[in-house]
Formats: sequence, C-alpha cells, structure tokens
Amino acid sequence: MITAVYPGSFDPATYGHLDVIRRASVSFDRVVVGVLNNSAKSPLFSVEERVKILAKATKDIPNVEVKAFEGLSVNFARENHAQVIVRGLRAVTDFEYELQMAQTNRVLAPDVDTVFLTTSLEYAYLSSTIMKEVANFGGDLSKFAPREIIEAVEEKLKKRET
Ligand code: COD
Repeated sequence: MITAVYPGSFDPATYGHLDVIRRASVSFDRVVVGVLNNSAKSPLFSVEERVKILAKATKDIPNVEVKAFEGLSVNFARENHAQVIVRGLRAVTDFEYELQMAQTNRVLAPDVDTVFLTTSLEYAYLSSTIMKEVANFGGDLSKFAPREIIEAVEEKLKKRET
C-alpha cells in the first residue's frame, strides 16, 4: 500500500489544489493532505478552518484524509507511514523552490520521495494568494474554487471589515 502526503498552506484551497488531490488519489492508495500550522505566518484562515474547508471539499474521495501538522513535512510523512510527498508544479517559477525543498527532504528522509504533479492547464495561473487578492477587491471567484470555499472566504473578509 502506497501512502502519499500532500503538504501545503491551503489558505484557502483552490481548484488547483483540489485537482492535485483528486489526481493523487488515483495514483496512490491513500492520500493524507497536511495543512501546515505555521505560527510565523498570519493566514486568512486558522489551521482548524483550513482543515475543515478541505475535508468538506474532498468528502467524496474515499481514500483522502485531511490533517493539520506542525514542523517538518518529512516528519508528517513518517507519522502517516507515507512513502511519497506530493507537490504541484505550475510553472518554471515554482521549480527552483520545489526542487530545493524536494532535495532537502530527501537528505532528511531518504526513504521518502517527492512526486510532482504538473498543474492542469486551466489552473496553471491559480494560487491561494491570487484568489485572496481578487476577493479583497470584490472580484468574481467562481473560477477559482467551489462555492463553499468562496462563501467561507467572503464571510471571513466580511468579518474582518467589521
Ligand atoms: N495547480 C497545481 N498545483 C498547485 C496549484 C495549482 N493551481 N496551486 C498550488 N499548487 C501546489 C503548490 O505548488 C504546492 O506544491 C502545493 O500545491 C501547496 O501549495 P500552497 O501554496 O498551499 O502551500 P505551500 O507551497 O506554501 O506549502 C509549503 C509547505 C507547507 C509544504 C512547506 O513550507 C513545508 O513543508 N513546511 C514545513 C517545513 C519543512 O518541512 N520544510 C521543508 C524543508 S526545506
């Protein structure tokens, strides 16, 4: 049985992330999505909110679980008995950072390999940052994420304003 972890910030998840999760769920027996609880960053959503949002958005994929984690991705992989770390690649700009991270992770944990899934063309431009930027200015988010995630973003921004 091959288990893959898919670590990320997911602040919030987009169609790009969901596409990677769905495709990974076809290639691996079990996919554990890891939502990083990074106290150094100030995310839009708390880690509990991000886990809840992703769990809801992936509830129809039986071999996918969503968990929060702290610390190193390789430790999260080991805790979940994963042989593989999945990452998404959108463009050349992602490559340098992703390669460095994959190589560092391989030094830290030679038994865990990184597998890159290239983005589907329709989501190649998409990131959580882009989605938040458009949301901040009241733009149409319907191409970026499913309705329940858009509603969560709009509600969060409304609360921030008050
Ligand atoms: N299409 C395809 N893939 C996408 C898309 C898209 N439209 N959008 C994002 N992705 C991919 C990203 O390339 C990434 O692979 C993944 O989805 C998650 O993206 P983000 O932006 O939510 O998450 P990141 O990149 O901020 O996550 C970084 C980690 C949390 C994984 C990283 O910081 C980490 O591992 N931190 C823990 C400490 C550690 O172990 N560091 C590594 C040793 S150097």
